[in-house]
Amino acid sequence: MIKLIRLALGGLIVSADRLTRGPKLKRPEEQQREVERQVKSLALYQFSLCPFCVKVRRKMHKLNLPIEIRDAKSQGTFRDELLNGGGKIKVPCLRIETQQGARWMYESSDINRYLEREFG
Ligand SMILES: N[C@@H](CCC(=O)N[C@@H](CS)C(=O)NCC(=O)O)C(=O)O
Repeated sequence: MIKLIRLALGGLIVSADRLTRGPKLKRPEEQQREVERQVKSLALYQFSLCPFCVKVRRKMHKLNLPIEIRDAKSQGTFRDELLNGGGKIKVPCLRIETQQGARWMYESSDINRYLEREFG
């Protein structure tokens, strides 16, 4: 029952998000290409119906960031990567590839702050 309510609420939040997203940030073409190059080092581990993930996806939309989305809900490679790399199954989690290795950022507010700081 609780699972059903969560599913319904998740669906509602996703639909509301789609209806109220607003426009994407428009950058000059060259600048957008550079942003697209930079976001290749990022990946968002998420569940499609998780409200905290919607919050981050909204920020990605607003800032026009085509970050790769990796669904970690069901058993599989992405879930394993999240557990082994980040240390726990909790979403959203932003994987940031750096020259020193991967950094795993949990907490939707921290992720949004990071995206705003880097690309806003
Ligand atoms: N404070 C966290 C909350 C994240 C959270 O609770 N995520 C849930 C999904 S909505 C989760 O990953 N739960 C673990 C699980 O379902 O296995 C944030 O803002 O990112």
